[in-house]
Amino acid sequence: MTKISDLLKKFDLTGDKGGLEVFSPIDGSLIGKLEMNTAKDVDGSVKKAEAAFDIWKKTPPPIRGELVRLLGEELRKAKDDLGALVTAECGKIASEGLGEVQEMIDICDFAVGLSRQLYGLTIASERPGHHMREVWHPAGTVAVISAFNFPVAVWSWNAAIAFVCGDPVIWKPSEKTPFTALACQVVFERALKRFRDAGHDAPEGLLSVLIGAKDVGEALVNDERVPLVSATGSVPMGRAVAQDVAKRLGRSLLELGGNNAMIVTPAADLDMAMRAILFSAVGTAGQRCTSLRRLIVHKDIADDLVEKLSKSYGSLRIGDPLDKDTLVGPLIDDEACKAMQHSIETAKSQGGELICGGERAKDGTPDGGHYMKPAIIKMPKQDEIVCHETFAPILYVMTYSELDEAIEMNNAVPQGLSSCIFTTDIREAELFLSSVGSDCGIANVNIGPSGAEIGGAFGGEKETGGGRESGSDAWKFYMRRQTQTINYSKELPLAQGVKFDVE
Ligand code: UN1
Repeated sequence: MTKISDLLKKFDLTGDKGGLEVFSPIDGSLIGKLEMNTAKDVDGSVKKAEAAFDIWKKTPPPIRGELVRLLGEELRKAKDDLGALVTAECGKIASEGLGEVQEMIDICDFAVGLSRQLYGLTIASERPGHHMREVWHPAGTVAVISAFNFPVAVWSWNAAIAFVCGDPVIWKPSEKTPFTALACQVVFERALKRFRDAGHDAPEGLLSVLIGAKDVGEALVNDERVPLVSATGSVPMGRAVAQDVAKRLGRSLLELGGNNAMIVTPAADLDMAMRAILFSAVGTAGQRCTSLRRLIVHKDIADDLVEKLSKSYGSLRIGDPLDKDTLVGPLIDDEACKAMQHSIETAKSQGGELICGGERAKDGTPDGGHYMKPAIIKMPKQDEIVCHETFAPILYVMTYSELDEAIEMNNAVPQGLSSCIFTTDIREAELFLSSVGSDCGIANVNIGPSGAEIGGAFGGEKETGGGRESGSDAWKFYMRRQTQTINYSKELPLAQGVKFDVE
């Protein structure tokens, strides 16, 4: 493995001084130390962003897209190093670290195309000699608050889109993963340099990264000069952000908790379902917003499926995420391991039967890391603990008799991010996707709930926060809509036939 200090050097980072100590979840070793920003630094970043906005909003969108194209190229060059740094800092396995950087490259490609497609409508006017149209203008500074589990991709979903929309970005990453954020800033600066060398005007302050604690986030959220706050994280954090931003009538884009289910019907291809369950429940050590947390299985096939699953869980390779055979890396920190154990105890006290896992994984795992054996728990019914999102690999299994009941269970949690059904019966699949089916932002058939592509809008309903990031028309969040009416006649007719003739 490349030493972490060598990896940091590739991004001209040293991490040798400051009050914030960052540890690797792989073995608890110190990655480095960093100076922390405080709320006082927010003003400077916002001023720089506003100055950047003055130039950037005048830059034609396809030229803005050129910067994002270069960012995509620089990310391609940096993919191996950045992917390895993601693994070192947040613990996801090497292939998923690389996958996360690929997700960044994909959104850059998407945004480059988008830079020529920021389309508005033309609208029929009721008045003769008039036309109406809808134009999308840049919104202004976007604050991005991101979580540890997708330390770089979620930023890029926001930033690539914001940049082509004409908006500067101020990024507050998780304090658990600041080095990957600083590495992204370096990659961005490489793209900026090439952009400037080609003769384009790229303002300072287009991207600021603030490494800080809650006070920095709060200052951004409360700053009236920041029209959009895009935040990913816990429900309590999102609730606070939404309320504070609403107080000043700003706009928030929230991607909060998920509690994602899979319904497995008697018509399912069980081998496929098994593979999908394994990736989505134990992949990323259960630390995706989209991780599978609830398995809702038809009662006639449940025992068989759970038995097979528990066998597969027994042979999962848990350990150093840089080892190419590892499938389950560490949780982010010791607190996360304790939260997992606490939820398992609570589930047991609520009638749950622990089928497997749930203890610390010691054999073959690096000392000092935070490794847990993924757990399966059979629950008599779905309430309390099952409705709560624990950010760890715990899979609750419940059974159902009729599909309507299974769909009701899918929807009976406070969160509404992702969902899926495994079936080969088209009636079952279409019912699940219909208006009386899944109530989530993402609904899949014969695919697990995690691992979405960037082309779709990503996000969910209810406590998930209602935001949509990434593909489709999520870009509209980053712009302000203007309805324009142009009169090319020599009359001044009023709408709705109103008469107002002055003598
Ligand atoms: C997250 O966990 O915050 O769909 C994002 C997925 C990934 C993104 C997850 N593309 O699982």
